Amino acid sequence: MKKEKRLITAALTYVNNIPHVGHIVGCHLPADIFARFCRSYGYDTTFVGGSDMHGTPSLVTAQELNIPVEELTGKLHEVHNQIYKKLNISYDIYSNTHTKTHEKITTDFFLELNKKGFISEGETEMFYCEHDNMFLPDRFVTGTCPKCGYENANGDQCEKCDSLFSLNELKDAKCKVCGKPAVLKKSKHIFLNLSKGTEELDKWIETKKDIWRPHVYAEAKKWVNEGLKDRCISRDITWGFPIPLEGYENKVFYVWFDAPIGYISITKELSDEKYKNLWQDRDAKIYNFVGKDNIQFHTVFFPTMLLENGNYNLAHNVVGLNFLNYEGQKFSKSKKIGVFCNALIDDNPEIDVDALRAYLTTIIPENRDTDYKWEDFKNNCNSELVGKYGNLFNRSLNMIKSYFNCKLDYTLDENNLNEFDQELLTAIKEMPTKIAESFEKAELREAYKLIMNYASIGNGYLEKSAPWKLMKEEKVEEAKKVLYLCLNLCASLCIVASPIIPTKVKELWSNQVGLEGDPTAVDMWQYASQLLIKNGHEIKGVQPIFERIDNEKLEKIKAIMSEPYEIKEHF
Ligand code: B3M
Ligand code: ZN
Repeated sequence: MKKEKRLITAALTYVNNIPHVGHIVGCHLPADIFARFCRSYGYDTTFVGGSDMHGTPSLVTAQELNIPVEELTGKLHEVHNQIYKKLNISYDIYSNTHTKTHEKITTDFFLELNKKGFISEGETEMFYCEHDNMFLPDRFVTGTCPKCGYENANGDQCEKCDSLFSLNELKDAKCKVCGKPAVLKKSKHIFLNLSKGTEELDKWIETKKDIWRPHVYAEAKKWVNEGLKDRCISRDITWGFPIPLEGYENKVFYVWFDAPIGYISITKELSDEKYKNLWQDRDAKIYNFVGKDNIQFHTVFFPTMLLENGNYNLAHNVVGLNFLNYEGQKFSKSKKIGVFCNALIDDNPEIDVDALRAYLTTIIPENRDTDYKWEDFKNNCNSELVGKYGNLFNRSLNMIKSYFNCKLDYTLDENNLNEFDQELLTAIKEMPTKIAESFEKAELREAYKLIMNYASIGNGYLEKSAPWKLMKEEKVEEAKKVLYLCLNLCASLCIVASPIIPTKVKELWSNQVGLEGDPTAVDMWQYASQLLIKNGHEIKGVQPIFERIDNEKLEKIKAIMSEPYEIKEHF
């Protein structure tokens, strides 16, 4: 067991909606694959996630549905939790940010910042709607972006040019609830002094130059170079944690202040020991997997909070993902454009979760935006999962069954190896290491490709060695050798593919190849380059592990997964 402690986090999802596959490939799945790899490789791994309960989007949705926001977020949190379970996202804990533990840690975190002089008070002009008689949170205000002129900018950010600005920079502000002009009105607020931490932050970012992906590093640098402005961290709304200062009775913390602290409190919910080991022992490594629009918060805003607070570890790597499109278009729930995850809740037999995970792995937007295409989903299943991976198991196991009645009485004779056998043995020795290197860099698409190549090496070996010919020529020992080596490769393939298709590899390992134990267990990776099959090994069975997808089946799956979740219908 390698002792390195690793904490893997996936961005905490807002619960004003149900995820589509864009959310899955944009953080939950890559984080899960990485966490599964880390466990398999023997790191002392903890994987946390949860729902981001606060913030205006949930409040807006609750108001629209006319239900308490606690009810909305509580129920949607459960639905999210269920969906990630169905997708086999192996969270050690999936909690949320509306817990007592989180409130306490957030409050203490803030008080520490205040004590250390990183909080200041000020009066800001906030948008106020005279008609609705309320201060308007960012998302309740729409107007023209001061940077690019986009007319539907929200409060303090523009989704078109990705810039953040102060509320008073927004032009032509209107109240989103009633459409009337919003006016600026004075309100007392607290600010986090980001500017005071800039130098230290920049030093930290520099240490990440070779660790973070170039686009993540570039984005962090861009923010620092533009100069960090102090940021208002209070809001005039009723949903969120109260601010522990006099005179702030009707205000709560800004959602992006408490949300990232959620990683800390969710770890603490798991155990005090993990909290201490992962957030306070300096040798723990933290990996944040986050979507494109969350990168700045994880490379600038939250790290500055942590540096100024001083009591917690900062991330080792921020794995920033990009966006997923759908058949060349943007996902849109209202236009029913996309692939929606609510279909998974009902355990629909048409949907093979591992086949879905495998395809999604091929389109993880690691370095650029990617595109979900149903045709590619089908092709990945048929030519990779069935044609390469499954085929190797199926052919090897079938021959062992029919030629040797499921039992291989064979011991490898190192002196009796031809060039092809040598090649295969070398592959078993070397490929798992190569694959591990890609997983280690969170280059998951590359890892998947290498796994499929690894299976292809096996298929090529079978072709070249042709055990069916050897049997005809009565070279029985030769045929056994070939199948023995192939079966070892199958065992190895179970372990190396376990981060991506965990259910299938368990099935293959136990019920087909016939090995003891669990290929997805902690510290299994070391066995991937060993010959695990013993003399006298008996296989358990043979069954196609992935099912081909024809057009009819594809249409069925597509129909099931194209229906978005209508929140209205569930409240
Ligand atoms: N809830 C944004 C999102 O769901 C935000 C992430 C918080 S991570 C601490 O995309
Ligand atoms: Zn209004």
